[in-house]
This record gives sequence, structure tokens and C-alpha cells, in this order.
Amino acid sequence: MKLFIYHTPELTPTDTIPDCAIAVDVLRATTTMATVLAAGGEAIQVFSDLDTLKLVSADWDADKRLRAGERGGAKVEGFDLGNSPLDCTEKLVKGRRLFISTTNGTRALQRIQSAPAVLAAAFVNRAAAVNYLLAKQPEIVWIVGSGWEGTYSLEDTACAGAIAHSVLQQTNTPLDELAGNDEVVGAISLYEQWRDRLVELFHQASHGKRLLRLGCHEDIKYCAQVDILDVLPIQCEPGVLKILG
Ligand code: 3SL
Repeated sequence: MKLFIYHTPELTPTDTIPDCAIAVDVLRATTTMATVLAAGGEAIQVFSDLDTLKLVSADWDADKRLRAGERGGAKVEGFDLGNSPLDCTEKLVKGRRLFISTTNGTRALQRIQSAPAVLAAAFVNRAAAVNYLLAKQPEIVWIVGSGWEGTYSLEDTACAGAIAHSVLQQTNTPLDELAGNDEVVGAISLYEQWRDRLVELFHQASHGKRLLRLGCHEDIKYCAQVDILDVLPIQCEPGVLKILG
């Protein structure tokens, strides 16, 4: 297995596809997706465009769907939800499909959607993503951070590093064999430096600061928990993710 990390969708190559691609948006889209499926959501369907989301979801019974829209960290008017994982209780999401559009996370998923295996990972389900890689042994794996509107995000790179670090430890592979690009080495170092202080790291991050300004302290604490959800959102048709199995 060779791992490649790309900090943003914009930095991801357009001339090849990997065997497996993992989108990471720790704050907060992929954390929310894992949370919804862990709480019994039927599926997640992602959109970069809010109008297309409204159009497609209109074909679903109102009690079988939830519409989540986030822009700039805030809930979009007229949508059922923004992008807080803490709003996604079992009572609300069980049996329903989440139609979601966020500033960056859903764009990252769309950017990699032609890969044969597409996963959504965050710190909350890091182990589930790693277990998938260890079981399936895809040859070329991309981990794509969502960033913020084309720029680097500390929290996504730290999570990519956490995935790479765990694969490295569990396979005893030498770093230079596993690392497909320099970003992997940098991301592992970032994770190692902050692994016991993730909330503090998120407070340093520009998007963490944006969420704090919006009052999302509890979201940040929730998103910093590692390996608390044993679920892996995996794409079953373009733009639609479900739990494997
Ligand atoms: O950028 C995104 O896709 C979102 O995750 C941003 S937010 O955390 O919902 O503000």
C-alpha cells in the first residue's frame, strides 16, 4: 500500500485515480456523516450546490429525508440542519437520508467520487477507516483534506496523519515504503506532536477559530474524540454514502 495525502481538493491530481480515496473534513462534515450513519441514518447524499440538493431531495417523502446546508459555518436558511454533528440524534436521523451540502467537505467527496472505493473519515471513526485499509489492502490510497476554500486546514492534515500513523504502526511498514508523497511524513509529524492535545490544536486552526466565534465549542470537543464511532461511510453510488455491509 502507498499512501498519498493532499491537503485540499484543489491540490488533488486530476489525471489519475487511486484504488481508494478518503475524504477528511474533521470540522465538521465527515464527522457529521459518520455520526449520522452511527445513529441509524439511511444514507448520506452529498451536493456541492444547494439548489440541486433541494431539487433531488424533493422526490423523497418529508419524513424520510433531512436537508442539511452549511455555508461559512452557519446553517443555511430554510434547511432542517446546519452541519453540527451534535444535532444528529438517533431520534432525528434514524431511517432518514441526509441530503447535505457544506462549504468544503462535500466538494472534497465530489472531487474523489470516481475512485473505485470512496470513504469519509474523521478522528471519530479513524480506526474504522484504518481497519478498512488493512482488510482491503488497496494499492494506492489518497487521503484528501477538505481545507477551507482552497487553503490548508490543520485539523484535516492532522487526521490524515493519524490514519497514516496507525497504518504504519499496525503494518510495521517502513515510512519511506508507505509514504507516497512528502505530505504523509509532514502529516504524521503534525499528528504526533498534537495527538494528546487535539482540542488545543483545533483552537489554533483558522476554521476552529471561525467555529468558536459562532459558539460551537461543544462541536469542537466532539470532533476531537478519536475512534469513538465504529462506522465507515462508504460510497455505494456516486455521491451517496452508506455503512459498509
Ligand atoms: O467546510 C465544510 O464543509 C464544513 O465542514 C464547514 S463547518 O464546520 O460546517 O463550518
